[in-house]
Amino acid sequence: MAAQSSLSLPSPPSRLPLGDGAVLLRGFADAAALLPLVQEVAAAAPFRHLVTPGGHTMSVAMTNCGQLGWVSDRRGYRYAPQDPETGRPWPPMPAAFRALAESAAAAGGFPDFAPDACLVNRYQPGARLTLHQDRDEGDLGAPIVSVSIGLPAVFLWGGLRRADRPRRLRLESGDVVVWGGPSRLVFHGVDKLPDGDHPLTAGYRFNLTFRRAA
Ligand code: MD3
Ligand code: FE
Repeated sequence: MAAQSSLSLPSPPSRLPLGDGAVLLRGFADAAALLPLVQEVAAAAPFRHLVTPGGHTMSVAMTNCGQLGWVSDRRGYRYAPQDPETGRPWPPMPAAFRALAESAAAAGGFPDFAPDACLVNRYQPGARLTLHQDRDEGDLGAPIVSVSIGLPAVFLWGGLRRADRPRRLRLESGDVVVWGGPSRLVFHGVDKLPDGDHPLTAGYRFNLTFRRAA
């Protein structure tokens, strides 16, 4: 019998129902194939630390691709067709991104999902996302599809009220989560990213979220 550590072994794809309208597709995405596309997007629309309406600079760096991109500044949160940093449209959503988002959504029970926005988050150690709802999208009937790349993170998954105690879920490279139906408006966040060294992304975690923003 070969000795085998249970730590960090890649697991075969699996489907884990999380709640009403929410499913975790472990290992659904080919993270190594996606990373160069993330770098291409970032070459056209560089990662930046947005400022919240309250004046705090976010620890997570962000960029977007697709017809619309999520932005924040002192005036508020919104989706915009142009990158405010460059004045140009956001880079197009790579075909492989769209295909992945649509097939994951279909696997989660949303066969008609047609994302028009992809927010790309970049975490470095210490970066976190405090509990929030995503409600700036025009179509709250559409799900959000999230894809994790690189260092693992602890995802905080709360309820429909901010005060609901969140569950903790470790998201690893290649994991995809589909959040729709009654789970679409749950409060959620990401714990402070611990230090780490990932074979694909070294000291970073990336997360793609596909949305129907219009
Ligand atoms: C559940 N991103 O960008 S992805 C975000 O890992 C965001 O970067 C996190 O929350 C990240 O807004 C979490 C999982 C996720 C994304 C959106 C959701 C879960 C969600 C919207 C509604 C419910
Ligand atoms: Fe969110």
